[in-house]
Amino acid sequence: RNDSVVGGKSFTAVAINCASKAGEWIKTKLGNYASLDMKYSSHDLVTEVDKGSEKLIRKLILTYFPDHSFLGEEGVEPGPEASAQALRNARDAEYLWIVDPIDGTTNFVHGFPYFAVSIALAHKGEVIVGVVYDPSKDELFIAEKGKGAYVRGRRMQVSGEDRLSDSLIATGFPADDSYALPLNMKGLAAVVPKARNVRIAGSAALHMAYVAAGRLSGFWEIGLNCWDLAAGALLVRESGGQITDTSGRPFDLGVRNVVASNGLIHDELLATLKSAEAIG
Ligand code: 2AM
Ligand code: CA
Ligand code: CA
Ligand code: CA
Repeated sequence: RNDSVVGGKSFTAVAINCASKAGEWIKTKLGNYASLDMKYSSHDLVTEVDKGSEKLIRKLILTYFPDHSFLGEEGVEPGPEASAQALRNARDAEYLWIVDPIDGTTNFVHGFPYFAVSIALAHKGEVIVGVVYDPSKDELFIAEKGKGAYVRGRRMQVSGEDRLSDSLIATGFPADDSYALPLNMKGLAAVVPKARNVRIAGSAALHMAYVAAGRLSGFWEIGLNCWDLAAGALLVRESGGQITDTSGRPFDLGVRNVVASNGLIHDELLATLKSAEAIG
């Protein structure tokens, strides 16, 4: 095995190695893969590249840490019940790797260059390492609990905007979700007129990395899963931001309706969503 990149068994080094290896491989498959499946509908896609990326990451992690647990999106049946059950089964593990092998599959399928590999390590339910890799821009976002967060080797800090009216905000649409869709529409209708503007770029993990990097001041989305959020949550927190559910409760692995921000606009964003009855 290739130790030149890893250089030891550090959790973070392994997470970085996995994310960059998977990301580089995914990039070679852009516009060049054989099969496209629909999990539920034409809104919910999976490719052989999602599965291949997860397999590569899983194999590498378990080679280094055979006694660790692993939870990846493609190892779980689609739908919220199966996701919740998979998390219940896994969350008490001492060390649990939580992996989204491609966050933003729809973008990947269409060649829209905004997708990422997301890898987190939780210790007894608390995220201690988070890595998000954007192969299109070759940008690696890294956070270690208590040690800050970095992009391209530079320390990240959330933005300084303290009003929604000065803030660029992002959200997302799991478009086939009959529960989330009307809530997202109400939230969007309420936030667009109050914020500077709203972006819907298609990767929750990258949106959160962008909040951490100060490129966005806030992000919210209804109906996500722990593999979308775990790494990004640590990036946001270690960059000085705030991350809660849509009711304002602090983030944990069970949160599905999420609000992440620079902290300064958090209450205003929460209140705007609440007033629109868009919090789930
Ligand atoms: P994915 O690309 O890994 O599936 C976009 O709004 C975000 O929603 C992405 O992070 C995307 O992750 C996720 N997503 C897409 N379809 C979804 C679904 N059916 N249920 C829950 N999340 C979904
Ligand atoms: Ca998916
Ligand atoms: Ca995802
Ligand atoms: Ca995915």
